[in-house]
Amino acid sequence: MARPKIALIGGGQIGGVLAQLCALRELGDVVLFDIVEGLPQGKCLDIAEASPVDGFDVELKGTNDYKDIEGANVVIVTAGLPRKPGMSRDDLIEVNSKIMRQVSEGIKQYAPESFVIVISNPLDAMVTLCQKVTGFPYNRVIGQAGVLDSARFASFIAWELGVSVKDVTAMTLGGHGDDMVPLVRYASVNGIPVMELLERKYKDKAKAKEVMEAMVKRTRGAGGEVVALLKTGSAFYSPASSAMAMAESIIRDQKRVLPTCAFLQGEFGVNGYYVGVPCVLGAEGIEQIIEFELDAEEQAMMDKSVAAVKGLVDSLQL
Ligand code: A3D
Repeated sequence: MARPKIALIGGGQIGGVLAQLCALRELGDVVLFDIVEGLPQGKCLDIAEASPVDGFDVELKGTNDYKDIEGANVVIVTAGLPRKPGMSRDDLIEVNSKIMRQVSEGIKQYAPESFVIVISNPLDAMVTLCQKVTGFPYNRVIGQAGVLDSARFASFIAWELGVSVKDVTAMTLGGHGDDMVPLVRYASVNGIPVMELLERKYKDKAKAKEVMEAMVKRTRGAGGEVVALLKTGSAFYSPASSAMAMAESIIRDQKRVLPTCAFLQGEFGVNGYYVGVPCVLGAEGIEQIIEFELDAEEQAMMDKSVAAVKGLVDSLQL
């Protein structure tokens, strides 16, 4: 049986790490596309030459020709500019929407049966645009943001409590912007509410609340924290790992429940917009959108985040 084929559109920082992760995990053969000549070819050659050391049997091809993505099962899009210090993700909309239109045309023509995972920012708007241009069904065009935002939230909780990240469950909902919604009430360590553990640690409810609020704030600003340190671009290791979890769940039909930027049709009170919510990802792409009760405070935060997404998406004039 042929190996799955994964096309990576954008061979920059995230694209390069994605190619290496696909190879190390033997998820499938990789085609890395970029408009810069030599860049994807050089990265693929470099990764492939590590295969005897790491022991992976996949093919890697760098290209500047969309034809090479023909037959891809999964396409991951990172083409576009990243943020620089002082920029918001929304500042990228004009330049990245031009790139996203070109990329989506290429995917539509050469990989019409593929599942597409968009990472380019501003994420919620770029996924919307990709779906509109390709015309692919909603279950096949999704965005990565929530896996990363949730992983950041979980990391901060694990570090604060001195427990393994493996035992922390934490999730964010909403758009991939400063108004994202880290769900405090559902954050747990092996099912034990994080707030209860913080209250026991500090023996003071107010202090526990303050510590949690600081972690929520850090989660919302976590992308900017990395940008401020790197100065020349944005996070790339963790976004690549996050998209890999989504691609793997689809390719291996794992049916993982992952926060996914998905097109909502009434769920969580949202109609006709792409927003981050938990989804079952399997062989059919989005197989279920998992809905659950939000309390009044959570719903208000969700509404605020969705309003920000709407403002940006509506400015695209699709
Ligand atoms: P970078 O290293 O600049 O790579 C982007 C690549 O896109 C470059 O190699 C460009 O040559 C290439 N490119 C530009 N125009 C085109 C085109 N028309 N067709 C194909 N390729 C093109 O950036 P990066 O890899 O660090 O980030 C990529 C994108 O992901 C940016 O928009 C970031 O803002 C975004 N990002 C999203 C997250 C999320 O969690 C959603 C996290 C981090 C970064």
